[in-house]
Amino acid sequence: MKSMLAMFLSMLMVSLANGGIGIGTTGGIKNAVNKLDGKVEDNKKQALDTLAPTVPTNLTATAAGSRQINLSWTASTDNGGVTNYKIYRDGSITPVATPTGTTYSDTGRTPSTTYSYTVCACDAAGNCSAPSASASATTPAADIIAPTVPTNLTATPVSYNQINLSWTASTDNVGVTSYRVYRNAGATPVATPTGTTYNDTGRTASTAYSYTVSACDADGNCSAQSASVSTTTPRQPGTYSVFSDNMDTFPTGWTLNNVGGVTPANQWKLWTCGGCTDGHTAFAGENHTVPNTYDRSAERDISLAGYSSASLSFDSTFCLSGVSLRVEEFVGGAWSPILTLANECWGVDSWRPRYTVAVSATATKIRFRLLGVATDNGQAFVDNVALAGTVN
Ligand SMILES: [Ca+2]
Ligand SMILES: [Ca+2]
Ligand SMILES: [Ca+2]
Repeated sequence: MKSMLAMFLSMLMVSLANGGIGIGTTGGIKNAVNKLDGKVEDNKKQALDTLAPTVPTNLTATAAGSRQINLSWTASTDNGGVTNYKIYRDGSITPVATPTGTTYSDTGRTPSTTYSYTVCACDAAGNCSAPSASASATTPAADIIAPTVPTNLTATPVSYNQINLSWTASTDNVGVTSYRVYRNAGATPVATPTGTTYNDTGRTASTAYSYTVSACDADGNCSAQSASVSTTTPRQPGTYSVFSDNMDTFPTGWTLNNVGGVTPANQWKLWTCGGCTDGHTAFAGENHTVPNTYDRSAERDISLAGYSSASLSFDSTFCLSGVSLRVEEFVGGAWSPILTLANECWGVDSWRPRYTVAVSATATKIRFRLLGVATDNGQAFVDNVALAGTVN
């Protein structure tokens, strides 16, 4: 009550200084008293909790390098709940920290020094337990020796937007505490994992990345960066064009193989038919004597690296009795057919339905091949050849 009276007098003095007591001031005094009543009520509520939390137990102190000591303890209990702890170092009057959890890292210590700690638990009403039993630890001498350089760094794309790294652990005179992962020769590490792996997520598809890793100890000594490794993320899942050729400038990109000894000018040529909207590519020449043994092909190198499957599509028509048109792929050092079309004389202006045939993702070449003994003087055509690769 003495405190209330003092506050009341103080407010009255302020009121007088501002122009004397008036009707309005009476209302102000009433409000002030109401507020004081409320504060008293709050104090009464808090005063109801007079029970302090239990004393924290199992306090341990462990040096983590020459300048840090880690503390942990068993949680206290309280009738209303523990709100925080108070950490005391070497008998300090004021706490050095008031963590809410049951661990604390006391950094900035001095090497080769012993520190002792106690911890007490407090509740919302300000009741604090007695201090725990003390625990002490001695920081080791300053470490000036850096860990060894990490070795065997590997970078493996596991999806179009993630690269997983791993390396062989470094050693240190005291202990390796973390690694620093650098991407694309950046000045700042992108991660500081404690283990010997790191999954670099959020990367961009079809993009090259390089990495280095260094090892650090608790005193901040870090090794030189490891040898750099590079890798490229795959494409996003989907189907992509590997090449698409309207054959109008045939044989650009293709290698022609002719067996059978026909007149070169008539072996392969660009054939533009009257009434066609697109130039046909002639695979077989005219004006040869019959019967004529055919084994001729148009092949090209392909690269399906990064694709899980591929398909080749093309238009064709031919009228060449006794000869078949084969599509072949080169896998594992050998050619093998993936489609064989028998002669069907659809006519120069009558195209077959477009063909689509699967190509092995390990194929390094494809070719169109005419094989057989021609018994007439016709032609064969292939046009609009497209190879598509699919990424799963
Ligand atoms: Ca309490
Ligand atoms: Ca060291
Ligand atoms: Ca064409």
